[in-house]
Amino acid sequence: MAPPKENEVRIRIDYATLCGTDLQAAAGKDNEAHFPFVPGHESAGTVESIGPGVTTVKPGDKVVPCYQAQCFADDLSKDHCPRCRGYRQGKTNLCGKVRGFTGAGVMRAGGVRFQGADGQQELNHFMGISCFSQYTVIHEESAGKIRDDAPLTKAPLLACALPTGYGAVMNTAKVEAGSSVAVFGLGTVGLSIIEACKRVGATRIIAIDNNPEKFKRALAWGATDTVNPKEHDGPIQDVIIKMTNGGVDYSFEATGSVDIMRAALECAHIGWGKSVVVGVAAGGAEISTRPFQLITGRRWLGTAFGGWKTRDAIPMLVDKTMKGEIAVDHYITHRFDGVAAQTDAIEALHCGDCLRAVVRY
Ligand code: AHE
Ligand code: ZN
Repeated sequence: MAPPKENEVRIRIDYATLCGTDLQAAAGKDNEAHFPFVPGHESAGTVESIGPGVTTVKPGDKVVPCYQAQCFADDLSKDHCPRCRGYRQGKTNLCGKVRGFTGAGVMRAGGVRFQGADGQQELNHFMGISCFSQYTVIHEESAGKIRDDAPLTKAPLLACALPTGYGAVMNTAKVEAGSSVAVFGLGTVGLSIIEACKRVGATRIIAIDNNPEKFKRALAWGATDTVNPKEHDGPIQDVIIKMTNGGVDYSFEATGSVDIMRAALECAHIGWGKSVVVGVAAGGAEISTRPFQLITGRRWLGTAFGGWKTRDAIPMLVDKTMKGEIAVDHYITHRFDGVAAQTDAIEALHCGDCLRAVVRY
């Protein structure tokens, strides 16, 4: 692991969790995974050293590396990229400042900082994070400083899945009290959507998955109904429309399947139903529906990191976790020790009953 260059931060990873996107990338289904690369984007760690020009973190600071970078106040007066205007105006959380580099698996200051154990082969970065490593180097824009007394065992859960689910409900869809909701896919993201919908007062929350073993958790998290598509002959959207007398106010897709994205859109109520794509589809996949579905007032939305600006939101979410306003413990189903145990976490996630496995590095 090379030292940090200009505006880079080297971090000792203390705890990491595994997200399905890492597995998808490792399986070659993410166009921005450039082999050979170091995966991992949910973690918490400690700043080990900083490169020239870094001002917002110092050695010893606790950080959550953020796969979605966030530029600085000073940047907002300049146009670094085509996204700046929308970013300044609060129209998006998608900062473009280093996005081209993180998508290419390299650092802005040039090249990569990882080298394989043979000392020869260079390894690419992934999502600007690459936390499945005892040390990583990230851009300063990706270093989310959190309070010194933050529980690093829990903080990795705030790096991707949970804020994505909460934000999809609160920022993207803006679900109101009394709404009806359908949630497709009952992994960590789907459950966090259910939890947020319950919190904002949705009165009907339909949890959909073709693995009925997932229903117990969904009900415990706040679902009011469960549906297994395998138990129905026709399209699942028709089943939901029938159950809700015309469709749901809001639907969320948290599987990454484009067929389910379509079903989620089509079970949203004519005239006003909103459907949010949250799951990440395989690279190259495309969605389709009849344009009539949109002409007649359904709205198809998507969310990245739940619409939150990461370096602002993660410390705020850490505070809420520490005050007990957000619970993360019930998502931690497995714990492992040592960086080598990352492979056990992969196995655990594959076996089905795992939500998040926290690996202590
Ligand atoms: N690289 C892929 C797209 C991957 C993607 O959509 N990633 C999500 C986060 S996955 C979290 O587990 C995301 O937020 N994307 C926004 C961004 O800027 O990356 C591809 O298709 O090329
Ligand atoms: Zn993720």
